[in-house]
Amino acid sequence: MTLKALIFDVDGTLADTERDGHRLAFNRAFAEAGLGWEWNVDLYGELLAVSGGKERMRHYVDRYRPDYRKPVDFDALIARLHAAKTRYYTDLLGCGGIPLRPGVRRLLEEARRTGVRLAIATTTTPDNVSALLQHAISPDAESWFEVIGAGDMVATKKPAPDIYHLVLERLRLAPAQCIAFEDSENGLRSARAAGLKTVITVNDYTRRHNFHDAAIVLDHLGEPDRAFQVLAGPAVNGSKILNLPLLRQLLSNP
Ligand code: XBP
Ligand code: MG
Repeated sequence: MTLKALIFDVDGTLADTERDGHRLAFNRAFAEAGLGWEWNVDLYGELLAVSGGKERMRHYVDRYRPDYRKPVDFDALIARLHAAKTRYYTDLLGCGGIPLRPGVRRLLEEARRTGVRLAIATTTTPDNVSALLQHAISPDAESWFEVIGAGDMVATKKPAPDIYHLVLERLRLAPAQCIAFEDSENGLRSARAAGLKTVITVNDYTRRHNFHDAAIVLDHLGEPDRAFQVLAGPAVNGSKILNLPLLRQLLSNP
């Protein structure tokens, strides 16, 4: 099967956005609302088990704040907190605070040069995707991606496959023609449930997740002067970077 498209997760995959991005923005929104909630680095790692900011806040209240009495308009509070959090997060990206992970730009540019299509399948809010693409890649980077599937475009977030189904449908491609890029177990489960071979690049929050079902697990995508490490997967015959020839090989593996 010919490789036609690369489908990227955003948070943790294109850039390390969680610990020093989303987490700080949640905390600012909580402080602004006078809630006295504070998500430290370790707690946030636990909360990442739930995808989606609104879903994560609800989970936090249910699981960690038995003392908190929900107001009658709790849904509206969650929506307000999430809007404030999105504002803080996009402002932070606007300051150029979060760079791309190694090898991401290189691989995106290789795909663009050779006519391999690009898409995004993420749980985060569309505004956050736009801000990251503009500030970490280039002002026109949204146009690099033919389909951007994000946030509430689907009813059920990762690990459900819905967002990948939506992206594949809009690309008009079969899963066997594409490769997904993820950093987390929820992301891998989502992509695999949609039938996609998946490359994992781990980060500090995800390196101990279960990735047995991945096509390959790497520390990052690699640069010519900074080789990747294969954490699990097939032999790569001395390859130092994940490029299209290696991706084609992974796609053709049984
Ligand atoms: C990313 C997420 C998102 C962000 C927050 O998961 O879980 O919820 O943490 O984004 P993935 P929002 O990388 O698997 O898509 O607050 O905009 O929901
Ligand atoms: Mg992710």
